[in-house]
Amino acid sequence: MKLKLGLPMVMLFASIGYAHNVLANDHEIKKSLEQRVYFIEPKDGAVVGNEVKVLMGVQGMEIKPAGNVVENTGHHHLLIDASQQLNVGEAVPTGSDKHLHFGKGQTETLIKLAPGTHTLTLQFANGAHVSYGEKMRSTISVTAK
Ligand SMILES: [Cu+2]
Repeated sequence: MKLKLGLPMVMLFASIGYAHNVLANDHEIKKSLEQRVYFIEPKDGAVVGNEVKVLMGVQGMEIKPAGNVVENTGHHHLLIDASQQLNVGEAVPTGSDKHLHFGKGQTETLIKLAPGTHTLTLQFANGAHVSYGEKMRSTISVTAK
């Protein structure tokens, strides 16, 4: 009798644990699907030296080297004191020292800034360097000494 009751009880607890994990995972997935880019470093408003390490973060999209256009993938771009933002569908200019492409899938770089306040914009774009627009953009301001 004890044996017959024992197994269903074990299964009940096992399934409660399972359901709990499923809910936790679902929450994690929803969180990771919120698509955005962000500066890990430097922080908005930071006072920096003239050499600045930039760490670029992305959530809800996958970093892929430039080349093929695959949905929800792309690479980082760093716009330094850019006067114009790039809307959805606009290509990030090439050959400009104000528009840096990280087409190998890099997530960090070192830039030089003249003394003064500068605007840094992270812009995620697809494998053909076409901007994902405002939802995948983050702008901060830093002051170089
Ligand atoms: Cu690019």
